[in-house]
Amino acid sequence: MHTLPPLPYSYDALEPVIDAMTMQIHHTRHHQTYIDKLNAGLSAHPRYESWSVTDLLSKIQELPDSLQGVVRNHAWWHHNHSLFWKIMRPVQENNRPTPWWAIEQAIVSNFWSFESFQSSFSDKAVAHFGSGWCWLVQSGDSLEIITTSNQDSPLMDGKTPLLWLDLWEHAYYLHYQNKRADYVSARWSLVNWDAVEKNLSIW
Ligand code: MN3
Repeated sequence: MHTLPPLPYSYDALEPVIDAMTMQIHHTRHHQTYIDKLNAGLSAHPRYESWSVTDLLSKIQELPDSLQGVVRNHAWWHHNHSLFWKIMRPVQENNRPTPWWAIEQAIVSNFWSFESFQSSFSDKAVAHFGSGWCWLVQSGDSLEIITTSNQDSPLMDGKTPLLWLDLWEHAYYLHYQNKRADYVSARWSLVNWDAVEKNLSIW
């Protein structure tokens, strides 16, 4: 049985950037629903019920055809969100509103400056059509900014996610309505650069 991971902060901790009701619905309803659907799919295949999310995703070709679709949608959705919560932290606890050390060096060497990286990321996030995600990823020796649709992850293409942003309307609509650009811009103050730097050190 897969279970909903607790948030590393309270539902109102990201206010005023992300309001408590948005966080609560996003976590307890949206995230929970995809875990429930993953568990329901796995219950028809008891042999795979004990597999971790990482195993399910990395060994998806070994799964029965009828389970692959469930894993492709719901396990990726679960995985993206579990890590998404961890790369944010409350504004008032954010003693690193901009990166430094390894992650800053990597960003500057790939995008000229932190500011140009930030504006490229924001532009791509705003321009992405429909639901999906905007990502800073490591690919080979370089960093890239990409977007994906729905639940797709750069890991599917062998790219390592470092920092990402949920572009589904459920992530911002209560507070920002149609103003995605305002949400994208405000979210910079929540980035947990310590967590992003840990993602960098994976490779
Ligand atoms: Mn979401």
